[in-house]
Amino acid sequence: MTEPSQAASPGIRVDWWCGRLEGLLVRESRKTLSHLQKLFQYPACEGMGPDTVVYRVRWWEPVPANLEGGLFWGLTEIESGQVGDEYFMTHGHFHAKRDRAEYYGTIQGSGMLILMNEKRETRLEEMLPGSLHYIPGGIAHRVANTGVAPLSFWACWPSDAGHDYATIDANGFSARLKNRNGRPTLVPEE
Ligand code: S6P
Ligand code: ZN
Repeated sequence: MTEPSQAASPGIRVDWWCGRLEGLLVRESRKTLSHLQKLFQYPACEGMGPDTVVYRVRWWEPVPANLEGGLFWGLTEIESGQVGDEYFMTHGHFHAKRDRAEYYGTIQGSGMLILMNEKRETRLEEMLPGSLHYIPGGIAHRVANTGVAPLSFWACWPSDAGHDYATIDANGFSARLKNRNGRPTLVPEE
């Protein structure tokens, strides 16, 4: 009988309490107000500089991007804050390969997953610790932190999904999530 082969360990670790991803192969990006300003309706940010971090993503690509059949894993942490009456949020994207789906799972904090189909119909799913979200293919997805603490969630998506940010840059979502009298409210664009 042959011994089972010992695959080389990539040494990636997840702290399942806070979701933090560690390891030499973990990549990181940060989005600041200067990166995101055009996404907000009233982009003036009183008391917040352009370098204010809105969110960070740490992720692991165990196979090359665009390879069919693989999976990526990531953690997004969105700070608590607002630009005007809109909550701090991710850029939002469709997958470049439209039929590619994704899972999100909330770890800490509270917020809203904003989902828009290609007919530009927008709906919300509430994100709370433990909530699990299946994002089907063809659905643009963005997360807003509606709480007073950072919101963190893990994501798992196909390695060949890619990201189409340009469609969101050009047309936005069909509705904005706003703080109306302390309540997150989806307000259709006029
Ligand atoms: C990737 C997945 C997440 C986001 C992250 C930041 O498909 O949906 O890892 O990349 O939450 O959002 P965005 O819109 O800036 O990529
Ligand atoms: Zn995605």
